[in-house]
Amino acid sequence: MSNELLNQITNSLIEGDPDQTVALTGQALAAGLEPLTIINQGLVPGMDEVGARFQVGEYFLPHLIIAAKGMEQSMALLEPELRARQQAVESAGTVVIGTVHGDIHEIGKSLVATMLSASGFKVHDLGVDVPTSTFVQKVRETGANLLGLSALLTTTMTVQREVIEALREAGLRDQVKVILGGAPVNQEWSDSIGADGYAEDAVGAIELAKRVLA
Ligand code: B1M
Repeated sequence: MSNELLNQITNSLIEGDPDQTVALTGQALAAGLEPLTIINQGLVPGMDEVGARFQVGEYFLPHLIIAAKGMEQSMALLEPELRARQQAVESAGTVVIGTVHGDIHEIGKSLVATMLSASGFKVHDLGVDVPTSTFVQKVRETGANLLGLSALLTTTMTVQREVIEALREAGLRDQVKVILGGAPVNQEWSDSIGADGYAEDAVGAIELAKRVLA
């Protein structure tokens, strides 16, 4: 029953029916499925398949936009549930997070921001297409001890390196740990640009955040 619901969620994204995606997400919550299960086993496989079809030219930009709408609206249902389930830890740290300049992919970054917030971090989410100078300015202004940089495109992951260099030039690199994420990013890239770590998904990002600040 629960597997069937998760498959239906995946298929509704692939078929481009956002209203159905949201309705099924509501049903899955009502059936007692964990929000992270719904995300990781229902929504994300759907987005991955839409992305794969786009890559081979079977789907086009409107397909991506419609799927993103279904995922975003479902996330709006799931975020309060995610927060409610996490045990708040007092002052785990102050985080500035955003998707780098030139990149408007929002969903994964926002999921990481929600999970960090639910885990007791004070989160300043700067959104998407964030200029490098804005990251530097916000780190200075908030005294953040963690900076999260999301990049979903091979063409924008290089901006993560620019932000780290800009922090160094501003004399802020020692005050803030920098963590990275996004589909094209990996540990090797993180090491090569002098970041403090990389996480594959939102759960990994919370573990990483706690580890680098420990
Ligand atoms: Co775009 N897109 N897209 N897209 N899109 C990808 C990324 C792509 C892989 C699709 C494909 O071709 N297979 C491809 C990139 C190819 C590449 O560079 N190698 C691509 C492309 C090419 C493009 C455009 C260039 C298309 C065009 O215009 N011709 C364009 C770029 C626009 C721009 O940014 N300048 C574009 C646009 C869009 C939409 C706007 C239509 C839409 C985004 C809408 C939105 O976010 N509001 C969109 C979408 C939806 C996707 C796919 C299908 C799904 C992304 C997503 O939301 N996944 C994507 C294919 C894919 O990823 N399978 C694709 C679900 C989300 C939960 O996962 O974002 O990976 P994800 O986040 C994960 C992890 O990565 C990690 O944790 C998250 C949760 O588990 N993570 C972090 C993310 N950030 C982290 C930060 C951390 C730690 C972990 O610490 C700080």
